[in-house]
Amino acid sequence: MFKNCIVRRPCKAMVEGITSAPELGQPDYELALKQHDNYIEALKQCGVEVTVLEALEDFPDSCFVEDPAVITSKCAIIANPGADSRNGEKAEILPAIKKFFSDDKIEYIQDPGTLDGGDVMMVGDHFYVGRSARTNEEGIRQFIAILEKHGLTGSEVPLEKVLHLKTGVNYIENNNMLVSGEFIEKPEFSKYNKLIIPDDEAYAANCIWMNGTVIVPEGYPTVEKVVKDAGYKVLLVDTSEYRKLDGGLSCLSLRF
Ligand code: CIR
Repeated sequence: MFKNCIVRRPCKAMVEGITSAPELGQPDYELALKQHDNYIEALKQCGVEVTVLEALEDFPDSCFVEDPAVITSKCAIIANPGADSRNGEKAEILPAIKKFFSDDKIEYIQDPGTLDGGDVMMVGDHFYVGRSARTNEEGIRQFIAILEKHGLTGSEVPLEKVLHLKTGVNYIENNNMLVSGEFIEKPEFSKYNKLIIPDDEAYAANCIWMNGTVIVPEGYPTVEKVVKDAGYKVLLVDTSEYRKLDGGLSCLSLRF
């Protein structure tokens, strides 16, 4: 069960955030703020305490707090974000992590290793790590060594198309895994009960399990039905403005 979440308010500069889909247009900042309010409300409804960090105008993508840190049941790992414009976010997230973890429980991914938290998917005590344009071999090596030091395990998943591992695959507990695109046939995930997401709703493979409820992005009826049919209570949150920056529900929080 999760007790805490950390989120960061989007900054006005978010409209200049990194995107692979400029054709979707720039985010509407006011709408993004409203959607962020609703996101926080949905997290609270799932019984967690939400720490809201202030916006950081120097880092357009800083609302995506999942990327500069990974939090496990045993330790917190400060990542080393692979995009230059985002790398400084690791220093900005540290004070928030220190409120919850003592120094001996905080680890660091260091150069030349890079790692974005969006490439890390937790399944119990095991962590799948996507090797992507943001997360390199050395980052994964360091990450797995840290996990093992704390009694956890990890394994690499090569990515072919998507930005981050959790862009296309997300574990929602009870052996259920939402899978889209390149992840549908990956042998690494054959032991799970795969809930297959059609290509036209692939964005919504990025749902989050929150203490028995699954938060699903609004506007993806097939995914909503698949998750409900699997027996979960569903909360819908519109993330249209974050989608314009390749961001989804998981990217917007650290959950622990
Ligand atoms: C980026 O490209 O880094 C941001 N525009 C989106 C980050 C999304 N984060 C995630 O998937 N964990």
